[in-house]
Amino acid sequence: MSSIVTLSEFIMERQDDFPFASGDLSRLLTDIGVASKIINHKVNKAGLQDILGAVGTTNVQGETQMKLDVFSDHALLNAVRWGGQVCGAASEENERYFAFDAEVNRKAKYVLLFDPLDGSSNIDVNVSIGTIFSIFRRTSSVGDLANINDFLQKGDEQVAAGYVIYGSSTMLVYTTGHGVNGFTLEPSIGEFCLSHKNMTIPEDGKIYSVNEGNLLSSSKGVQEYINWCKQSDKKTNRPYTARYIGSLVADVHRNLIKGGIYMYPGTKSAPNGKLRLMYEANPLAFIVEQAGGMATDGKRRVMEMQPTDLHQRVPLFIGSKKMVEKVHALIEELDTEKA
Ligand code: AHM
Ligand code: MG
Repeated sequence: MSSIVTLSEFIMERQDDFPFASGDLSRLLTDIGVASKIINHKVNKAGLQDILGAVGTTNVQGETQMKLDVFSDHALLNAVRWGGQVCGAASEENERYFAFDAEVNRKAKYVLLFDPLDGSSNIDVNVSIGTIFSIFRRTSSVGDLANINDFLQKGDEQVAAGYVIYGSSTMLVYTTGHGVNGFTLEPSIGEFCLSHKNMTIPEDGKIYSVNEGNLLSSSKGVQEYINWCKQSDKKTNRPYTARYIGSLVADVHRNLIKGGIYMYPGTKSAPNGKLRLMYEANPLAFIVEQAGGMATDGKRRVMEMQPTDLHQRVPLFIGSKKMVEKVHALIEELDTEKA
């Protein structure tokens, strides 16, 4: 029987990837793993307890917050704040970032950005949801309070990123820029165990994931790509298969394993689409690029973008390299106002 490698053991082993590592990043990743187990516990009981439904407040984007969103936000904030490895944190659920003023936090090297519960509109119908996180090294001086510039860094500056999918099993997938590894939660021992070593995304695929309800208000290039996916052609394995869960983590996770493309393009009424650069696009882009895929806004790499706002949105085309390249070619050819 092969021996089990737990998330904490793996994180400690991989610390050697970083010369002169002090162990802070390892502890931070471990804290996030613990928080995600707490969230998982609550998500699994969602149907049994009176925790479903809206809490009655709206978040900064004007969307209704679910009780589990708020719970997950607090679970992650508490885990990393008291763990003492971050000087600040920002999440999709809070308008402003938090700068933690305890001495241990002021001395910390990292900031964390996260979407505590992505796809939360799916909770009531028992569909997979997820947590997404992104870690940067602070740019302000150690000892100071965190400031906005610590957060507004390009995705290329990420030190680590990951997601947790609360699906038929719960998985945590993360990268520190040395490949992508996935861990499945073994409920009987309460540990994430290494199950998907060195994950790579197929160079090409036949799954496309997009909200086709927005088709008519998408650009010509995007419309043409979707039509192309549906046409028959033996040589290129078409027609492709349409799969859209409407839960970003679940859609990207499936495509990462099977090969495919997820798209949330801009539309006439929302030229930057729906997804957030800092909490959704950057961390998933880091993972997918590390796995050998691509993540762009239809033109440029997501991780090259200089953010100007914590909550800014960005069109997203992410997945197998050849599929992203194909949609790019059509956008380039057909869209006068390039996406
Ligand atoms: P959320 O962060 O408010 O949950 O929104 C993000 C979600 C993604 O998980 C999903 O891919 C997308 O919104 C679905 O949007 P739509 O319903 O417009 O297709
Ligand atoms: Mg989200």
